[in-house]
Amino acid sequence: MEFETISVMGLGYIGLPTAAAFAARRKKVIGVDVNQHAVDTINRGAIHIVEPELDMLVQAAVTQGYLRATTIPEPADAFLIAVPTPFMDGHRPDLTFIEAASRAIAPVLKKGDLVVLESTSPVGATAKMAGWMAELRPDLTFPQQAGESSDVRVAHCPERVLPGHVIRELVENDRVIGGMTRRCSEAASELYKVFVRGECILTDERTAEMCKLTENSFRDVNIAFANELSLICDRLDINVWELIRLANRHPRVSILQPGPGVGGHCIAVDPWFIVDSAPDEARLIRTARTVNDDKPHWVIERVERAATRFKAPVIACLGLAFKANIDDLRESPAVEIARELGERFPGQVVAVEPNVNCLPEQLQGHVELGRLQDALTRADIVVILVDHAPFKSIDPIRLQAKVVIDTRGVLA
Ligand code: SAJ
Repeated sequence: MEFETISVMGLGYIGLPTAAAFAARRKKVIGVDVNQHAVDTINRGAIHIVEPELDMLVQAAVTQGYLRATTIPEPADAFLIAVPTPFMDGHRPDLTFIEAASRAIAPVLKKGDLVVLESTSPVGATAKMAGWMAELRPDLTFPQQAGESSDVRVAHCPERVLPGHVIRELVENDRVIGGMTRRCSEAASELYKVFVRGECILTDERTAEMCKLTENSFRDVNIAFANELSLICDRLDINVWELIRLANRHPRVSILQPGPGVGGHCIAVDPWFIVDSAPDEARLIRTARTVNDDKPHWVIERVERAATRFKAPVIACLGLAFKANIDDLRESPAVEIARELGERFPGQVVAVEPNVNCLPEQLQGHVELGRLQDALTRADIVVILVDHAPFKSIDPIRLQAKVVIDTRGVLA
């Protein structure tokens, strides 16, 4: 099977790098996004998100004519869907974006096309997607109707790249490829081999869906273990960082790091998709979510307790991003903590985030954005929320006579 033209639906943190990776292999790529601003930016050869090396790749792809963005789907040989899958109230998965994208490509599908769902999805989502397309195209057959002889092939191939390392991991990571039939898997594998140097491992679509959720739940449960240890150690007056370092000297122990909570759009979301599909069985996975979601409140309480020692303390929050050395503030526990503190201590909270120039809307009016040295000078209480590189080199003398709450073990 030859894939001449590839269409990527959703040009965000996953879709755009993937589109650029195909374009770098001289495939004709049509990127589709509902966001006109993103489409215009990409067509200028620029990018609307932050990811190292992506700007150069996109610029090269657009100027050489391999990548073009549009808001309206066009015919292609393969379609990749990389749209968000958030959750609704009650932590139920919201498949609205997948439904909209699959309905949007249905009219341009033709016999022999391949459709791959890349978005992290609850078990059963790929089959649902195939159902939505079949509904609009009774003239074509899909795997759920015609099995191996279907006109359109459908697969799930979850992305697994780490923000900040997307360009390298896209190429190097192994890919789990779950086709609705064997031929669907094989077609998808052929597509990814265009740029993937890792192994492409074939399975069915439900196992592939569960595999992605499992990877992120594994990490969430392990972070919850570290976070729970940090509460226990606080109660027992033991240094949790030293404790973890020592325990990790055991050849079969590898504990992750506690923090102010779990942020980002994946690890704090995906485990809920498992809980939603098997609520009675997924007890540990649910509890881990609760432990991690409770951690920001615990940090806030500690700051409040420390604040009772002062009349009107200045509180410096170091870091707002959801993890170290990135500029992504979305779903960040650090932002949640700074906002809550800003509301409780109006005019007294200064946030330091070296990777941004302005505060997110939810902090404006509650929190001031400051520079590191100035914030340290003014602060009575210093709360370290992100282990950004510049915070690791703070001179300990600058912290003398201040209350320091180090949620990341930067000073440990
Ligand atoms: N965190 C800790 N302690 C740790 C490790 C992480 O508190 O020891 C926190 C981070 O500070 C952050 C959150 O967890 O707030 C998530 O960060 P992360 O680096 O663990 O993961 P993400 O969300 O950037 O990317 C994850 C990755 N999944 C796994 O490592 C299993 C990535 O490979 C996935 O592709 C991505 O989710 C995704 O898109 O699903």
